[in-house]
Amino acid sequence: MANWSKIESDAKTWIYAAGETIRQSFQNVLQIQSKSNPDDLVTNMDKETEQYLISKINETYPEHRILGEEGFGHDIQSLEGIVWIVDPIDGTMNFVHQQRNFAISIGIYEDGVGQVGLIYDVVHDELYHAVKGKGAYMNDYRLPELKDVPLNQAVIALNATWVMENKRFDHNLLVPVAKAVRGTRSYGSATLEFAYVASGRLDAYITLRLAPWDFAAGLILLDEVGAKATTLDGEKINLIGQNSIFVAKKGIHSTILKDYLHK
Ligand code: 2AM
Ligand code: CA
Ligand code: CA
Ligand code: CA
Repeated sequence: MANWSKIESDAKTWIYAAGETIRQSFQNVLQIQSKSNPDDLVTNMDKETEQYLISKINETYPEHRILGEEGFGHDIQSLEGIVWIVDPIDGTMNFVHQQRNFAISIGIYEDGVGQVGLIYDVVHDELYHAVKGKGAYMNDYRLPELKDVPLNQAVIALNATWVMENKRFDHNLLVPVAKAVRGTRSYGSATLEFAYVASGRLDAYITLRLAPWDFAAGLILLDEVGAKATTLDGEKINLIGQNSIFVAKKGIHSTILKDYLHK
């Protein structure tokens, strides 16, 4: 049996060290490139952080496999065995433009079951962490089980895609949701948006397309505080594919899904 508290402790050491390197890097000039489109950015720090984390994991746990956004890990086609899913910088655009609102995210799965989740808000020095069955924490503070609120008191995170026409989803469906809730927010870092739902700073988060490194850690945290997580169709999330994502307090999830998205 894997020693999850040892694995979590190692992962924390490495994520803090990576965060410190990123904070130090603010004084240096960044090398910025575009990936799938001109607004999809990657920097030398995304690559260096992923390479650092992967070298530590490989050195300490050579039998584990790694899926990393920037491609320095393994070619992962299944979640068999122990797999680390790493987003070295989530919210690269925020990192480049704002030097805040970005995070390092690590989710560790065994045979497809989430065991350890870490999301490190580097600038605020806030580490959201969870080991399956042992509760979720923000630094040393245990995050309480989520309590539902009525929709008219909910603050929910949405991206700008909800005001644009798109092929995946009838964006008009979200207009009544935006009217019904108390407020909407958009932070530009999916992992922080998961962490904010887990810590009750947000009541829901809706987004059209995320990859495994965007949600791997967040789903583990949310499970520990009793949140509900599905696709926007109310279906099970495919852990190694791209998905639309809808995470929320249970009551809010069911109200939005049934009354507004008609699922
Ligand atoms: P990233 O910064 O790690 O790329 C806001 O854009 C959120 O969506 C971020 O968490 C970002 O993660 C994620 N995202 C997923 N796919 C993206 C893409 N193709 N372009 C930009 N952001 C993407
Ligand atoms: Ca990216
Ligand atoms: Ca990401
Ligand atoms: Ca990233």
